[in-house]
Amino acid sequence: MTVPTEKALDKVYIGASLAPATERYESLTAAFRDRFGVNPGFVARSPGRWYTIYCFRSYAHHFSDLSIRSGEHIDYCGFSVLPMAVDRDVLIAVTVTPNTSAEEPSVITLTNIDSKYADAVFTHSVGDKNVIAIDSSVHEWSNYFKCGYKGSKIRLTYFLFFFAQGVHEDLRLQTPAPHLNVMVSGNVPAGAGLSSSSAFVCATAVAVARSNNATLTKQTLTETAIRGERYAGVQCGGMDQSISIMASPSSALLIQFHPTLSASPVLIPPITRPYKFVIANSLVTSDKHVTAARNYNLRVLETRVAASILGAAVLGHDASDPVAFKGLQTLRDVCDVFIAHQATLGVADVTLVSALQSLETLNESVFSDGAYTREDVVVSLQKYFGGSFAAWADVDAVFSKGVGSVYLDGGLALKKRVRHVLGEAKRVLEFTEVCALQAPTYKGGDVLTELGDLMNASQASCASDFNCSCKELDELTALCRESGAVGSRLTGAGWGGCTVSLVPEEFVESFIQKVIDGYYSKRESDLSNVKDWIFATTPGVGAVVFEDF
Ligand code: NG1
Ligand code: MG
Repeated sequence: MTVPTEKALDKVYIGASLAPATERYESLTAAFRDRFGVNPGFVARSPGRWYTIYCFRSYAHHFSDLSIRSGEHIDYCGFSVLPMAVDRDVLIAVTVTPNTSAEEPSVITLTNIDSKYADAVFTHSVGDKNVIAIDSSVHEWSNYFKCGYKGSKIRLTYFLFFFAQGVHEDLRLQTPAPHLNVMVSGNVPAGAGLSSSSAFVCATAVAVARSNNATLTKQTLTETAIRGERYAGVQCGGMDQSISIMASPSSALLIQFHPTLSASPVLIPPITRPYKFVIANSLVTSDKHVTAARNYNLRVLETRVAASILGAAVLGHDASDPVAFKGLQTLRDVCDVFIAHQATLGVADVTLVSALQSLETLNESVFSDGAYTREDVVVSLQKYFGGSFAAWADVDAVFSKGVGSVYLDGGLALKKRVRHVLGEAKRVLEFTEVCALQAPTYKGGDVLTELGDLMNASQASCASDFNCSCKELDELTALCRESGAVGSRLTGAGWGGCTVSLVPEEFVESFIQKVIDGYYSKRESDLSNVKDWIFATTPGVGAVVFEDF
């Protein structure tokens, strides 16, 4: 796909003649015509994401441009990540009919090219922001469209408020919004850690903005999609939506969430050994939207509660100052508090890396090893707050606000979670150093091996401290290493889904065969879909709108 390079935070590309003449686009337009009697007015596309600790993009036989690596489960803790987009995506074909009556609701008809997804229709009326009900306890494909739509629509409400100040005018929906006929086609494997849900929500945000003739600014679309996906019941960070919208074919993006969303391309110097990234699906389906209360949202809660206690420990008796304490949401905030606190003690210029190291030490002494009950959390906080944290209700109000439902029966494993997050955030910084061939992280050896080691360290930490791996992912990553990968790890939230492995190019073919023999053929008798389970991939382009069919 040839799409002109756009600046990371600029506008989404709208192309009149760029729709690739592939079978997939052709079958989508044909199915759309069959169903609605006309060609789609446009097709919005947004890709899935995979993120490895580190990867490059190759041109011909030398390596010159990209580095991508990221931290797992640290985006919602406020730390930077560096993901890349897969070349699999969600396409949304749309026709737009103006709604000429302000009294009539706008009708959105959703269809899917895959008949296993039943049609769905929803409506919304001017000024009624709650009319799009999303029941996050019901797992329904159309929810993700509603999420993307509702994310945009809420903007409308804000827009009315901000209009006087001239902010956010670009995401205004028309009043009334147009009727839409929609057909979706996706080829990102669902529940596999490749962010099929985010690709869908992002493509929707783009489609809805385009249908309403809004300006397609990447940053506002990304924020819309992040907010929108949370309506599905997962307190996600923003990595998936950021990369899905903003990925550029000519550079990788370092995405920062702190203090505000920003993205910058990261280049790496030439290295000597060709390689490929190979995605391998464990075939264990892990859908965060179904299991959030026991895994993803629980991790968000654990890291936030831990941030409060660790932050209180850094602040010492200043913690009882509600202003100092209130700003503490994430472990990244704790780093800031630590750096500021050191400055008051006369220690200037504390770097993020050294703050992370100091907090790693503090973590080991502040928390005990076992699981924390609500009462244990209260007791820990009371040390810093005296009597003012007498009830779990206070803890709830301050720390779990917005996390959604979680099961607390197993307690909160605070020390291990913090250990993972701080270590993973540090690895992200170390990867940057390896990219820049910079000491002390880069030891001057084989870059691929150093990167592979970082991927393996990430997998180990996910498995032992964050407990987001599973026995199949452990087995598969070990097999991948035995089969020629220099590094292998889970990708995505975990608990199932895909792995990503860094494989020297000369081994790619034998690598794939060994993994098929050692994993897939032992589990499945029918291997006809094996190419969808294990494949080499290259970084793809982000959100685009194709027009003129
Ligand atoms: P996946 O599993 O790809 O949906 C999720 C979150 C990310 C991030 C990772 C863990 C969503 C939409 N995305 O990714 O924000 O926290 O887990 O690193 O929930
Ligand atoms: Mg997802």
